[in-house]
Parts: sequence; structure tokens; C-alpha cells
Amino acid sequence: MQLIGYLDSPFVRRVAVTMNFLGVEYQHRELSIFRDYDEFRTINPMVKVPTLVLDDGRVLGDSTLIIDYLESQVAGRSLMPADDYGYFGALQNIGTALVAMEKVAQLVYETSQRPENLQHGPWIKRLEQQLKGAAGMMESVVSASANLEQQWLHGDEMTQADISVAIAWRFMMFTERVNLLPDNYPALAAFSARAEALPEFSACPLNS
Ligand SMILES: N[C@@H](CCC(=O)N[C@@H](CS)C(=O)NCC(=O)O)C(=O)O
Repeated sequence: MQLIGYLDSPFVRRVAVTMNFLGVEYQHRELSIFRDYDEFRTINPMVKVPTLVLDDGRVLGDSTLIIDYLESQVAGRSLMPADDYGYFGALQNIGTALVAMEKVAQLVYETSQRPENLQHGPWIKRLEQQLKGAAGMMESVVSASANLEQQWLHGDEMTQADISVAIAWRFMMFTERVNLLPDNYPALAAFSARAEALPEFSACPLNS
């Protein structure tokens, strides 16, 4: 199967890292939603990343749906907690991380795709506040889990919540448009650094 999209999309990166954790073999194809727009349209007319193309040609978009599909293919290797409390908590944390990713992407589009004189200050301010809200929520849960002396958010096993939160933070720090200071989010910064040091993450570098 092929995973299409650059790793500078946190949505693509969370799928790639998840595939590494699940031990799913895939081919990574770097196509840009902007520079390769016309070619991309022939594969996925919606021109969204990530796009997953199966060996038989079936196409699926949206990171969460792709991860759902991948989990269905690797019986017994789920990255979600098995118990109800943990499962619900993981969904909450994934939800927060996804909003953080989405708000950064919206900020980038607002400032890179729209001419400067058409940018809307109140909208940018709202996006920045929403992003700060998500960052604060992630800092709280990471710090609470550290106080419980467990390795990761939902125990000692890494889950999809850990992957998504770590990737959201790394993306926020990578993107020049975001002005959040790591010193204000010490637990999150340390958590992300610990996750990024794992081979499943470092095999998907975010450095270009
Ligand atoms: N909910 C989607 C969001 C994916 C997304 O917005 N990807 C961005 C790149 S970071 C994209 O495809 N942007 C192009 C567009 O929206 O036109 C997911 O989880 O995959």
C-alpha cells in the first residue's frame, strides 16, 4: 500500500508513525497538495493528505479513518487502550491533538494562501486562541500522567493518544507561524522529545 503526502503534514505523519508501530509495510510517496495539485487530483480528486492507496487501487483519505482501517487489518495489535475508561480518555486526547493540528494548518493557510491585505485579524486571533487552548489541555494531561509516574498518557504502553499528542506538539514547534513558547509547556515539550527519540518516530523525520 502507498501512503501519499509529505511528513510536514501532521496528519500524514501520525499515519506513518502508526504504521511503524503496527508493523504495517507501506511505500511512502511524497506528493504535494500544492506543487503536485494536478497529479494529485488524478489519484484523489479531493486533493487531501494523507491519502492511502491499497495495492488493489482502493483509495481512502483522512488520518483517523486510515488508522481505523489499519487497525482492522492487524488483529491483536491495537494502539487503543482496551478498557472503557482508557479508551474514552484516549479519544479525548486524540481529539485535542487533532484540533491543535487543524488550527495550525488553518493559521498556515490563512497567512500563506491569502494575500496579506485580505487576511482577517480577528479570525487569526481566534485560531491562535483555540490553538493555545488545545496546547494547554495537552500540557495538563501530559503533566497529570507524569504525576502518576506512568510512561505514557494511558499507562506504560504507547497508545494512539501519545502518538497524536507528540506529533501535534512537534508540528507546532516546527511551523514558523506558531508563537507558543516551549517553556510554557514543559511537560509537553519533554513528552514530545521522549516520543521523537523512539525509532518509530525518528524513521519519519520532520525536518524538511
Ligand atoms: N481530518 C483530516 C485533515 C487532513 C488535512 O487537513 N490535511 C491537510 C494538510 S495538513 C490538507 O490536505 N490540506 C489541503 C486542503 O485542505 O485543501 C485528517 O485527519 O486527515
